[in-house]
Amino acid sequence: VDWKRSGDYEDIIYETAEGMAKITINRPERRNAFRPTTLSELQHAFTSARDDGEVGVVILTGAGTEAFCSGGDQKIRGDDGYIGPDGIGRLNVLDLQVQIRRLPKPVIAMVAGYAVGGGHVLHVCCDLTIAADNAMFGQTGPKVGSFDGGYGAWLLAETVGLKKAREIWYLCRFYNAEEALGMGLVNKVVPLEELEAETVQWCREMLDKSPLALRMLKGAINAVSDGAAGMQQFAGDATLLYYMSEEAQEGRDAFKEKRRPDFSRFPRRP
Ligand code: 2NE
Repeated sequence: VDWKRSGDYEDIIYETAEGMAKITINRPERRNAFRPTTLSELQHAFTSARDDGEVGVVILTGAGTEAFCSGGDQKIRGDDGYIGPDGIGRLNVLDLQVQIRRLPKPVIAMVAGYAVGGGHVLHVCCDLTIAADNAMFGQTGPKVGSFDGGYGAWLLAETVGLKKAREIWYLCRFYNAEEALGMGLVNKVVPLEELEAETVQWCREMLDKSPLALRMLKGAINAVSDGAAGMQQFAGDATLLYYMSEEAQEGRDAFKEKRRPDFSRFPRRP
């Protein structure tokens, strides 16, 4: 794939090619741990991918082969969150999680090495996960004085079942790629050297499909677990589809032309 790099980022890399966007957390010296700057850059990149009409699917990954992401950078963790250049403590990974869920295009986690702590939660929030055979998964919060009781807890439970989710959080063990596959935590395991080719193949298969159908399916699947916020997103998709109809356009046109709308030609469907 001939990836084209764009954006001026410090902690991440943003690339696009052939309908795909690839977002790489680029702090390999800290096992791709995130700090506030990483997260605001990730949010910017995900917005770019969302707004780009050429992009149909997004890959989230980590630089190198040692880690996808090791969660919050513990070395810059203050007493009330992770401290960025403004000196304020933040937990802005939660905003990124919501953004991945709301993004109306499939997001696929491409995992080599460790996906642990808040990095594990990020792959859980992605629609699909392709793992290299060296991947390791787990939560560490209760060891390092942290926890994620949001998507990190109940979306994980929805993915692997309640008992397994409790085990993952209460014991803080790590699980290899085959174990992760066995518990439905990842979609496929491949040799490390085939990781990107396999992920790209999955992207290409999705890019062959109807973008609106994938958008509605993502919204529908998430609506069940996202409650009112999920329904709000799904309702927005319904409005989008309605706006694209002649029936809705008649209402708009009538207003602009200062006449009564004529909806008589539109059927009252059963
Ligand atoms: C990831 C893991 C298992 C890798 O182990 P290993 O043996 O392959 O590497 P090593 O030597 O531990 O790490 C390499 C370098 O990366 C740094 C290390 O400190 C080390 O650098 P030096 O100290 O030698 O200079 N590094 C790795 N992970 C880091 C991190 N998260 N923050 C800062 N530096 C990190 C092993 O490194 C590990 O267990 N890492 C910690 C995983 C962890 O506990 N993450 C935080 C969980 S809490 C969280 O993410 C969170 C949340 O729960 C709720 C909201 C938001 C965030």
